[in-house]
Amino acid sequence: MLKKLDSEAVKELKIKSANVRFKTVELIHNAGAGHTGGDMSAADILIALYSYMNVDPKSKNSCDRDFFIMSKGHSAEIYYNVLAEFGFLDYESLDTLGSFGSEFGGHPTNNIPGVEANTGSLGHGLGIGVGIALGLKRDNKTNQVYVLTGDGELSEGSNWEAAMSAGKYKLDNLTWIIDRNYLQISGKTEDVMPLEPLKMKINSFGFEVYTINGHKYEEIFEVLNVPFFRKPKAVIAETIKGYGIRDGENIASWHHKVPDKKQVAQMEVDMKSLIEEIKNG
Ligand SMILES: Cc1ncc(C[n+]2csc(CCOP(=O)(O)OP(=O)(O)O)c2C)c(N)n1
Ligand SMILES: [Mg+2]
Repeated sequence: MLKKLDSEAVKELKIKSANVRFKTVELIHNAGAGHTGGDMSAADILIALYSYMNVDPKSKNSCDRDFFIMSKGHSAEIYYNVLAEFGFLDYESLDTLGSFGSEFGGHPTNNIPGVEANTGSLGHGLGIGVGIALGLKRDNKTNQVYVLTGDGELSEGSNWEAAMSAGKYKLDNLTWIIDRNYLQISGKTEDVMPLEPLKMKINSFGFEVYTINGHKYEEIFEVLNVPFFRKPKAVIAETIKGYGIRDGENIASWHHKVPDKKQVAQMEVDMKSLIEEIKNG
C-alpha cells in the first residue's frame, strides 16, 4: 500500500512499467493473439493501482480488501502480467495463454487469483463496482472500489445506468477510471460514437471528475489521494494506445495487432534503453 511517492518510488514504478509492458508484448507474440494497444495504454494505471490499493496475494479474499474490477477485460494480457508482478500469479504460468485448456483466456475470469469478476463483454464492470460499493457502504465498511473502463467501452448504455446509480447513492467509496486513449476497436472514439464533453457528462451523473495524464505516476497518485466530496470519483486518465511501441502508438489497427519477432526485438532494445534513461534521470 504505497500512498505517497518520492522520486525514487516514481523511478521504480517506471522501470516496473517498462518491464511489464515488454513482457506483455512478448506474451502476445508467443500466444499469437491479444489486445496490444489497450494493454499498453492501461499499464501505468494498473501498476499505480496495484501499488496503491489494499490488496495482498496472501490474503486475497480478506473482507477488508479493496476491490478492483477490470471492466476492459480485453486488456487481459497486461492485467495478468500486473497480477504476476504483484505476486498473485507465477509469471511462468502465463506461458499457457492461448493454448487449449489454459486457465488464461483472452478475457479474465474469477478462477484466476486476484481477479474479482469475469469481464470482457464490455459495459458490465462499472455496474459490478457500483453493486460492491453500495453493499460495502450499507455494511459500514471502509474498503474502496476501483473500476477501470475503456473509453470506447462507454458506448455501452449500461455504463450510464451504473453511473446514474453511483450518483444516486452518493458512492464515496467508488473510483471509476477511464482509460482515455481516444481510440476504440475500429477508429477514433469521436468518430465511432462521440463522448465529448465527457467530463461534463460524467459530472452531470453526480461524480466529481478529474482529468489526468494516465502515464504520470505523480498525477495518478495525487488523484487517488484526493478526498471524496460525498459523491463518487471519476478519473479521465488520458493515455496513449500502444504506449511505448515504436510505430504502434495511437494507431487503431494496433488494437489487436500481434507484434512480429522484429517488433518484439525492437521493443526489447527500446525498453532496455528506457530503463537506463530512467535510472540516470
Ligand atoms: C459488449 C461488447 N461489444 C463489443 C466488444 C468487442 N470489442 C472488444 S474491445 C472493443 C473496443 C473497446 O474500446 P476501448 O474501450 O476504447 O478499449 P481500449 O482502447 O482501451 O482497448 C470492442 C468493441 C466486446 N468485447 N464487448
Ligand atoms: Mg480506447
